[in-house]
Amino acid sequence: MAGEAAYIDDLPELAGTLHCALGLSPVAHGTLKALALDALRALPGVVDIVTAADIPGVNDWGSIVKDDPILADKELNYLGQPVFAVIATTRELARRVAAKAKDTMQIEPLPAVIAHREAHQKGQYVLPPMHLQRGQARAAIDNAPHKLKGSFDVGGQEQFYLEGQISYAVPKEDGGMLVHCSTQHPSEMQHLVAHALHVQAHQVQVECRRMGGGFGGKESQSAPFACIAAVAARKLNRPVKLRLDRDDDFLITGRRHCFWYEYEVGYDDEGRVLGAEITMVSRAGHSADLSGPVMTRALCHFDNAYWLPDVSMHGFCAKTNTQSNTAFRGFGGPQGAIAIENIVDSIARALGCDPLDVRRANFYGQGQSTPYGQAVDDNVIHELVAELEASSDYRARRDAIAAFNATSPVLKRGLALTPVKFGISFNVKHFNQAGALVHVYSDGSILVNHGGTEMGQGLNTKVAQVVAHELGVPFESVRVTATDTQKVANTSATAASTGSDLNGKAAQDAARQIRERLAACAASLHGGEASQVRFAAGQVEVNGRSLPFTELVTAAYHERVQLWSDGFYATPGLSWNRETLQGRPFYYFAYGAAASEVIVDTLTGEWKLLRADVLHDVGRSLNPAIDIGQVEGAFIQGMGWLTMEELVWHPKTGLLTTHAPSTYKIPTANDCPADLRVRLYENANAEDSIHRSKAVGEPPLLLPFSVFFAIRDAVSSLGGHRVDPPLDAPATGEAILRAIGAVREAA
Ligand code: MTE
Ligand code: LUZ
Ligand code: MOS
Repeated sequence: MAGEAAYIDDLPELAGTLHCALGLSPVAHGTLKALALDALRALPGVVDIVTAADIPGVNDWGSIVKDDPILADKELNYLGQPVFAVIATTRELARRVAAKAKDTMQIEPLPAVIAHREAHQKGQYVLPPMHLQRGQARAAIDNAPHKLKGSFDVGGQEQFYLEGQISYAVPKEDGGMLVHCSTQHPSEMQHLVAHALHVQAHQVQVECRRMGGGFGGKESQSAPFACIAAVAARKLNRPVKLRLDRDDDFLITGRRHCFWYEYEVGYDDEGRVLGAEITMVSRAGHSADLSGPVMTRALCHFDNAYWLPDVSMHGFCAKTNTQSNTAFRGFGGPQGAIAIENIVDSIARALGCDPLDVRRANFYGQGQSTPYGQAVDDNVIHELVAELEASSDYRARRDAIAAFNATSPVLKRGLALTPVKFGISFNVKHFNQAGALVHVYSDGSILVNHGGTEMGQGLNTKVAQVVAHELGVPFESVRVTATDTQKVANTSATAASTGSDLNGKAAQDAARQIRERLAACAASLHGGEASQVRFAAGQVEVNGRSLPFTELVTAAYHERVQLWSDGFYATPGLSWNRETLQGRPFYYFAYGAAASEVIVDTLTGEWKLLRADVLHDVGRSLNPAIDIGQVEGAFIQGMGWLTMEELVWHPKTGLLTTHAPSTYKIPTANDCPADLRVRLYENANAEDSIHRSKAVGEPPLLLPFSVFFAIRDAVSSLGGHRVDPPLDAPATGEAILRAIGAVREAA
């Protein structure tokens, strides 16, 4: 990191720029009876205060369901909900005034529901329940030789992008508006800002050079800030910047959904699951946001890598008076898959088997399909896990750990190897499209624009590589510019790990068209067949001679050949029925596995990851350095989710008490194991993806399931591996100590 990349807050501010801070609801639920802002308007530095009444168009930023007011009007639905925007000459002054929000509001309190379990008991949801079924689960469970019934809880997770939410709105001529927005979804921001301003989409330009991380948190939830900044900029006809400080970011925006599960399964003597019933209840928060697609992905990942012949799943998105939960790396996939992993882990303990053997007994075989009806025909989990089992020395270490635990009274070791299968594509079919624009300038340099956004995942590097490869020029000849709704229209969010799959293909399409025109021009100038012209290493081979790419480009310009092109891509073969939850929602699956070894201090509940071995399938890697970085980052981020990041809302007031780094603990460099061995699995995508690569952004977030189950394994050693440790996620020190107590008592 050279520190050279500029983010939105680094842009030179235009003269007259004003700053915005938000006044937030102090209650989780209530009716706003009166709002008295005159005293605040009179404070030094205050230029204006913007409320819902100032929005010229629609007061809503909901991405699917229209239930997300930009500024609350009458109903206050969570503690932290934006009610008004203070516009002041400096950010500091704006913040100081906004902090007085509580004194301005006359509120009639209403009963608040904070916990998803309570909302479920009351039948309170943001969306209708979803059901995904195959076969006769009830009968299969009843007829099975063994049964297991239980419940499980998994916590949410804050995205903790290093660059917080920010938008900088600049009024333009003829009622136009430019918004610099830190967002994964510029096109959606464009449309929502246009609706809020009551103008057409062509009046609004949204630009995003890069984000300092998004992790799903800027897929939909960058919207209220883009809309508020734009509404204020329009009202005052001045540039307005809205940059949240970290506490407000925590209090206003949503995060990964916490899930609560109740399940019952039937299984045979080998631990094969014969029938499974599961109810998943997510904490959606006060509005729908992306909770529907997140629950869909959770239901479509309950199988993980396992064949579940008869299964019945029910998903409920509980409506609570809390922030509206949203996308976060994995998008419900991790929450779906960890439920079956927890079940399989318990089955192994009940049978006295090694959990790896039970996992393997359940792997998908030939010709089998998922509960939602998609054939699993690119399955490599058997070979991949066999390779990792050998390279991680799993069996020998299992024995060594047993020997260690037998003689170590306080410190206990644990080991787990867990598989991943993750579906790639948006589970909303029409999002699986992308566009790109490639310009070849007459000096041979190349400028690329595509619909994806850069958030540190290396997308622009991969797309530039694709274009350089297609035109046979050095990587340095290609430059990728900021994502801009005026360049490529109607783009999808950079999400669902599909950034390089979609935009790489679209850019390849554009570059290929230019290459074909150049080849035709070369053949007409130098003879030979256009189809025989080769582009490589900055040279063009035509009719037995070689000339520099730049020379051909200059000649083609003089011949009046079009040297720029658009490109388009739509993922083939997808189908999805949203009512029955059946079809082929995914183009292909990405696979992986990890083996983790931990040591737990049974007196304090503290633990340490000693070693992790990862083998992950990225198909034919576009860029191994980026891909390994993604795998490592996702591994540590997922480990944080499952072991240390704990969100606590006050059960009565609904205040998120863990709203700053002082109280919310994310992993640091110190939590990275000294021995972390990440390897990419040799495999070409069976589908015709960009250079036969596979998406890498989200799937590896599921690899640290192995850390959670290694902790569970260590705790279970206290009961001779006969007692199932009652351990929910996050497995914090306190949770581990409670599980230790429970195992000791039962043993
Ligand atoms: N990596 C970094 N450094 N920063 C991020 O914000 N987001 C993740 C993943 N990796 C993220 C990241 C998420 S949630 C997704 S969906 C993908 O990147 C999106 O980018 P891609 O589709 O280009 O892989
Ligand atoms: N589906 C999905 C989605 O699988 N991943 C996503 O990120 C997403 N975002 C919006 C709507 N559907
Ligand atoms: Mo990623 S959660 O799909 O932005």
